[in-house]
Amino acid sequence: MATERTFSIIKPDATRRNLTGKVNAVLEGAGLRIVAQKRIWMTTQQAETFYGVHKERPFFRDLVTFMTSGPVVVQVLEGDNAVAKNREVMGATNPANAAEGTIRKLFAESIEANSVHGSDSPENAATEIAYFFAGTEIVG
Ligand code: IDP
Ligand code: MG
Repeated sequence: MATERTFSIIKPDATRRNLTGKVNAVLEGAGLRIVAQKRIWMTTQQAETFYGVHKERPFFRDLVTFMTSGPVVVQVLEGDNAVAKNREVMGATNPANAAEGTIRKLFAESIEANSVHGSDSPENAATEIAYFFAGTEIVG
């Protein structure tokens, strides 16, 4: 299996409830290594650009407001099939549909405040990692 990197965000609902360590424990328990991590407060422009693919969706404005409502932890995760593995351990977008043991089942508050982001393809992972991290900040 190929070692891969993916991009992850611990969202404001989770940092507000002091769940960074608990989320990281689930990620690490799934075999993902946190090879870069920093706590930031996203600007509106950063959130709009990051979620630009959703700009025509009805929830876009609320999503940008939510993602800029408090600090987030941006991360690079590394492991075998890291993109798919992280999507699996995150659980479904809507926590009501998330499988037992997943981060969203364990911690999410709502379909919007769902505790984590994870890249949905290796191509998007590379773009998202480069948006938030310099190569020198990632130590595998
Ligand atoms: P994902 O995070 O599981 O990949 P996306 O469809 O890419 O889900 O949506 C991005 C984010 O937008 C979600 O994680 C969630 O925070 C928010 N979102 C998605 N669908 C809805 C919705 O129907 N209402 C409110 N917020 C939503
Ligand atoms: Mg998505």
